[in-house]
Amino acid sequence: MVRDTARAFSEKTLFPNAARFEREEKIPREVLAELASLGLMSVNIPAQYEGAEAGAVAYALAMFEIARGCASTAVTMAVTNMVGEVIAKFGTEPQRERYVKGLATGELVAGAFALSEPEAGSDPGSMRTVAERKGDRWVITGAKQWITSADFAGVFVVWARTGGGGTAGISAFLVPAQTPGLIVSKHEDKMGLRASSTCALTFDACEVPEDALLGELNGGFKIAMMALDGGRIGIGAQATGIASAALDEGVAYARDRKQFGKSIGDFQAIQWMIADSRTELDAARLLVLRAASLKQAGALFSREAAMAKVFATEKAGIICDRMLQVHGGYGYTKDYAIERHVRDVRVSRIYEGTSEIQRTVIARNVLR
Ligand code: COS
Repeated sequence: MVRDTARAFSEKTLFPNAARFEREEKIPREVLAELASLGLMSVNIPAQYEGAEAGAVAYALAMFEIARGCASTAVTMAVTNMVGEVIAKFGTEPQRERYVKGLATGELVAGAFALSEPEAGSDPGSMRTVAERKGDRWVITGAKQWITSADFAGVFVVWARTGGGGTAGISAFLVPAQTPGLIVSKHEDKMGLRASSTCALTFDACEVPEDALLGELNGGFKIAMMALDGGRIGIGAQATGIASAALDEGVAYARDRKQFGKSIGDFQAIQWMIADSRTELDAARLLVLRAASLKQAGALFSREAAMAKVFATEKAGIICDRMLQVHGGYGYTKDYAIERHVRDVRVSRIYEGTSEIQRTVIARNVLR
């Protein structure tokens, strides 16, 4: 039911408008509001906090459908679900009431996840943003980088150093938008996902109350890692959705386009590209769904999420590239959506942990 809801919304509202959203560099607010009202901003959030409470598998299926229609909308949805889930899991009752409900209902348009810094990307344990105690308040100072939805998010999960060096001295905080000292700075001019906003943040003595702390003091690194494990399922699903749209377009083009007196789909060169793509797409989808079902069952799933993410995103990149090749010169123009898919899918091998970091997670897990 969740998949069908997401598919219907994606086909009606996203697919016909994704090129326009990209040109306007904005996802209309009413689209994000509708996502929330359909339960798609809170797929795996308990009903007690206005969530859809449909589980991690339904989330992956929904993400797959939304990404088929518009990859930028999908990443906005992915980060908002991840932020809602991390607050639902680690937050206090008042934090859940305010933020988890706010994100689920759409009262807060989106959530933002502020972990990376200009000089701490793959190695968040080296972050320099600090939170210092001042009476009963925390004062956050530093900079964050690559923050999805930062210019309209209602709440930010912000990681900052509260103890010594390394991963053991980091805490997470919930910072509402408009908090003085939280400054949204550079808006990135990206290669793809151009309807999704990505900004840098500056924290200039940004003060939050004591109860802004999320989870245990100095326990923030593990919270980030656990959130990213789930986030990687979302990005694996997103990449699979983009590749699925690309494959549909490649197949349609191969049927229509005639050369040497027949459809190019009648040539084995094109057939093999389609056959390999269809096979890899299914394998990617199954890896993503397996990781999601382990998560849903409450089992360990870090390794499976990393395997799903690296496989799905790398194969999705290859599938999109092959389908552009099927389109020939037309695929290199904006007259066909395939060129957007090639640009949109590229970052999936980078964000929420690069392919190289996924391999690190998998290898450490296997060797342990
Ligand atoms: N779940 C729970 N705890 C985890 C965990 C996970 N998935 N991964 C690590 N931890 C814990 C470890 O168990 C360890 O705890 P102890 O100190 O109690 O033993 C602690 O966190 C530190 O772990 P580790 O020593 O493995 O940290 P590293 O600095 O070596 O980093 C990687 C590990 C590389 C996996 C991590 O830094 C990472 O994921 N980097 C990529 C970050 C990323 O995805 N950025 C994208 C941001 S969103 S766009």
